[in-house]
Amino acid sequence: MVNVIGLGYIGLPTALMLAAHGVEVVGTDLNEALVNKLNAGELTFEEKGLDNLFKQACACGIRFSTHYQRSEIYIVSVPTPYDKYTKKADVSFVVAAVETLQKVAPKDAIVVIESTIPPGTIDGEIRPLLHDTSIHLAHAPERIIPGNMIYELVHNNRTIGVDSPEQGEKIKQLYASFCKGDIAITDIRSAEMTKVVENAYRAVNIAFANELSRICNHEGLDVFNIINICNKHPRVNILNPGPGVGGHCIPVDPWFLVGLFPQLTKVIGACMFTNDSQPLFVLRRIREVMAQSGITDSQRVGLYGITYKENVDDYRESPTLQLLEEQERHLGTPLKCYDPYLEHRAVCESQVSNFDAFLKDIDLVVLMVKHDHITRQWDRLEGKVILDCHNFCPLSDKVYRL
Ligand code: SAJ
Repeated sequence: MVNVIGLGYIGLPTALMLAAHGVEVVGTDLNEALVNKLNAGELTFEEKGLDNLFKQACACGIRFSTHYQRSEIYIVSVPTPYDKYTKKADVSFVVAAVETLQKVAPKDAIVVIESTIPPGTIDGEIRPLLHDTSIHLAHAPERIIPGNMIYELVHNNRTIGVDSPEQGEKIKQLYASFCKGDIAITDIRSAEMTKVVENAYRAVNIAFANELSRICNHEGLDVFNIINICNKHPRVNILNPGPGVGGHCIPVDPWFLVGLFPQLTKVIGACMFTNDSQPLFVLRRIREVMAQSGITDSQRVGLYGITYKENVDDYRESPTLQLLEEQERHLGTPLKCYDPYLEHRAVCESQVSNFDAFLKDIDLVVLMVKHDHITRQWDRLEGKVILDCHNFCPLSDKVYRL
């Protein structure tokens, strides 16, 4: 049996996937309301294909509980929040999960930690907690991307960090029940390092694109045109600039490296500062566009999109929320904002809950997120001034880019 601890964005799809592939699974979460919801047949967040997988897993007998189970294998996928100011990861939920599961785990149980943790956490903070040294620790960092999680769970390659090849093979067999990608086995410290390195790689490359957006803006050039031309070079592949970097991974994990090795992470640190200050750059662009189009009242400006990226309902560390925070720090009136994925959930004070109310009484629409929702009804924006942070708006009149 596998007991998946933590039924959030990673734990729930993983538990469902295992169950749908014939593994006996109990999903455990301390949040009673969440467990009750799942037991009542309701999902707790939106994700393409999750609904179907949920039905399959229920048909295969998955159970949900607030109690830790006696089980041969545990998969720990609890959050590792981080402190915005110190940039340090809080691994207390992982620590608590391992301490609790030890009370019920049989001898020789395997504990696979999927939560993202700073390099060195397992040896430094988890291993010393073990009362029973027959427990085997492993680290299998997740790589799935919100918006395409179910496909990626099946098709991505994976890494499993273990103390011995035998444990590696056992865990590999479990993941191979649903994963068609290559499964690499390595040691635990290397597995921990790969996860943060992968997200740091992406953060650095997005920062490069964001920096280009500022240089091009300074020079009156179109950054998207420049990148498009440069990417025709066979060895150049620049990512997309945007209004900032959100989510719980790319704006967070690279800081763990900076925190651990401040003297050795000059590039990564600078890139993180660049990405973190991109919403402030957008705020400056808003002011420029207002001045250029004769808009004097910021109450006539609206931010379209609050989630951290397109077509998901996850708004953790979202650029729109970062921008609103910056604006508040500069004592501005909060800009009106709207997100089709958050119509039933208010996440900030200036949010309106429907598109019509959003469009009413605004002259400038800032496209913060490229949701499909807007691409189906560009005509609704005709006549408005638009600041397009993603270069995806096909209208030609009164459209400004980053
Ligand atoms: N973004 C840009 N420009 C780009 C690409 C992304 O500004 O060219 C922005 C997005 O708009 C978003 C943020 O970056 O605000 C992050 O989005 P993302 O789609 O790049 O990544 P996440 O955070 O959804 O998922 C990442 C993935 N990591 C990598 O691609 C290396 C995913 O595979 C990980 O599983 C996930 O982090 C995680 O949980 O660590």
